[in-house]
Amino acid sequence: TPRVFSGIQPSGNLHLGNYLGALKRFVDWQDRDVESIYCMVDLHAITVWQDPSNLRQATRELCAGFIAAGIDPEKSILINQSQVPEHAQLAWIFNCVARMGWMQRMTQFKDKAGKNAQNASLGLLAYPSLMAADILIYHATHVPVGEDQKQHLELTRDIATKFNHDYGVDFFPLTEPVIEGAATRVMSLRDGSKKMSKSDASDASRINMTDDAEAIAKKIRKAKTDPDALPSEAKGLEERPEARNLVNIYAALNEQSVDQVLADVGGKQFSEFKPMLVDLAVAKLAPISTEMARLMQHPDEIDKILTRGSERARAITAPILRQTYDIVGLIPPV
Ligand code: AQP
Repeated sequence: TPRVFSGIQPSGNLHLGNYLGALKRFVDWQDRDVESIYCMVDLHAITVWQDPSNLRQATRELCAGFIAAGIDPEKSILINQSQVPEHAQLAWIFNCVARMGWMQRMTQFKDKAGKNAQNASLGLLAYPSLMAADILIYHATHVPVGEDQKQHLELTRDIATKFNHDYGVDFFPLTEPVIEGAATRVMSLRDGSKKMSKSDASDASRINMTDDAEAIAKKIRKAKTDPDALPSEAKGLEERPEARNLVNIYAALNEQSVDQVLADVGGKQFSEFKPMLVDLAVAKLAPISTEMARLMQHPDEIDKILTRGSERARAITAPILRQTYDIVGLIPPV
């Protein structure tokens, strides 16, 4: 059976891009005949500064988000990265396999490190090596992600290939990125050229998964658009990033293709389309934020779910780490 792995950083402000590009896809995969592991990647989050008490809160909130969105902790293995130590242990071995130049070429590193890359944490540079370990410590075959993670997944394949080659084994699989659906790259509501992001200073740029119906409606009403009516086919959106973004969001939320949506709304003005989008978004998202808030009343339950998840995960990761030690020539722990 295919084994699916993916993760999200508990860095606060879980948003509609994370939902449509990642979380909602995870729920689709869970319903197929696969084994799935979903992860809060707290060790990735600390590659940039995180206030300790916010981090703990954000990790629990993200776990609530997974469950509220439809991840069933019985069907899927739901874990927090730092609680399954084999991720970090394999990452160290991968740090010794991967080359510095590979890491320095990553666009996410360049974006996040900014002009003064010498001042970025070493962890931010090594981020893709830990991500490769997250995936390969399960021998995962499929990784559903948004488009921004494509380059990191190619690097994961490079690391697996080099490890297998250097040690003369056929041990780590070449993982398939799964980037599908109408919303693999949700853009900011204020600027159609920037991706919707947790760290955007403008709260109006994103719909947070914790936003209530009123906040969702207000942000969509204020979203940037152009003055033209909607086209009747996808080609007509090519030079209209804001319009395309709203149509993509509608299509993904309503589980339709962009062409199906445009067949219904082509010719309408935004004054008519936006209220339709508000109704749809509120219907799909408000119940998730309500459920997240309810789950957050019971942090002990969340911690129990994560403890149980890590026990199940370690039944997979401990033997794979042991075999890796064996291949590399390390003496396995007792
Ligand atoms: N805008 C997006 N559209 C579609 N998918 C997205 N993802 C993130 N943003 C979008 C997908 O969500 C998953 C988890 O992402 P992450 O936790 O690695 O967060 P990120 O990419 O760092 O998120 P942000 O919001 O962009 O944070 P900052 O502001 O720190 O850069 C991944 O599958 C990702 O593709």
